[in-house]
Amino acid sequence: MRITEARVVVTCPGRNFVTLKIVTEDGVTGVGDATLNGRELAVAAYLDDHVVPLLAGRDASRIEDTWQYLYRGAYWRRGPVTMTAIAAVDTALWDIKGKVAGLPVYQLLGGRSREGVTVYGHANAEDVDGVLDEVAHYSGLGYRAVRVQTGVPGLASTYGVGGDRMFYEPADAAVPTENVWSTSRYLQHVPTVFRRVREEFGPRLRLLHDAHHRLTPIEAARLGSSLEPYDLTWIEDPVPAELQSGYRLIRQHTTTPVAVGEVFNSVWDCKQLIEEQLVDYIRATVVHAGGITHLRRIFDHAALHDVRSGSHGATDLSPVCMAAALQLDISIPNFGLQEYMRHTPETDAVFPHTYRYEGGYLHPSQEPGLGVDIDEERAAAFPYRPAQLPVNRLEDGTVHHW
Ligand code: KDG
Ligand code: MG
Repeated sequence: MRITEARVVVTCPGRNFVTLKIVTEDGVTGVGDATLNGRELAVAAYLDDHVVPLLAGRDASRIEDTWQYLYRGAYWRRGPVTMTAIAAVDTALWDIKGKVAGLPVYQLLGGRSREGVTVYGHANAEDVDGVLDEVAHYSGLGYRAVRVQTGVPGLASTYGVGGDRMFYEPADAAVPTENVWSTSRYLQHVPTVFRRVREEFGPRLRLLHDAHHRLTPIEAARLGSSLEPYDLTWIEDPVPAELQSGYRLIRQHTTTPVAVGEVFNSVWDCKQLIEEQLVDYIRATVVHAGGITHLRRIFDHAALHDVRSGSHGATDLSPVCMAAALQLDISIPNFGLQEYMRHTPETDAVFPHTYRYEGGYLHPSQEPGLGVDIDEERAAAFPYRPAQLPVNRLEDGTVHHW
């Protein structure tokens, strides 16, 4: 079953998405997400210029061989652009394999390990009263887990607190907007938020928080210990992901669980964290970590060390990525949680899909393959619009992590 064509589609139904569509000689098609927020065109060019020309004539059934060919063969390994491009090819080939077999992809991965995929939503608001309303909203929708972010008193704007509650979108301008950051204000404020949330919602709702790489290890340790009374499921990305040994220090000071990995691209980025059990959840995702083939390798490695999955599922990961992530989530033994920031109706219309949400769970498609497609005609109505993620500065103007 030879590949005859591969097309890269860039579309902006509210936000930018890059999608690869592969077509075989029998007319079977497969889709893969290739979206890298704020750097979309770099992946589109990598695919168009360096990958698509290699695909025509290849056997679509050889997923592993194609992965190794694109990874080892290029000599230049890893990195977000390369691994996103490889992920798109890999995901599309799994989609094709499922369609040819007449099975949803999770059946090819070993079948179900659970009945549904537990998801968490994003409650965010400027202040504590606002965020309590948002948590109530998600709880009313049946969510069992909610990520809680608020503005910080004294700071004009903070990452993670968006204008639109359900469809929060951080990449909001062609030239990055700028936020101002103060770690001391933040560390004083966050425990007061979680105290109120626990008082209002009791002990059962699972609560999460994203620190977005903005702390040093000892600051993160302090945050973790100050949040222990509120029993968080995790603190996410407490320190910059490059600083792997920093996680050792956090571990020595707090029992609040830690999640990391949304910017990871390969097993090599998280090997030490997993093997030393420095984290509890790995949040790498299909689109940025080399596709279903490589993400399963990461999760298998994590399973050996009692580390669970917690996959990234923000709005900049398209429904194609979500459809693929759910196939893994339902099948792996060490599933933890899946992030679920809903897409807008415009995005859903461009990417028709049959995964569905019900009572706190997402359910993968039962259709052969991934159960998602791109409507190329609709996509063409939404041309690319430059948009970048914001930049964060300290109060004195120094550029800081975000
Ligand atoms: O593109 C970056 C976003 O996906 C990211 O900022 C969202 O931190 C995020 C999360 O946890 O979803
Ligand atoms: Mg995050």
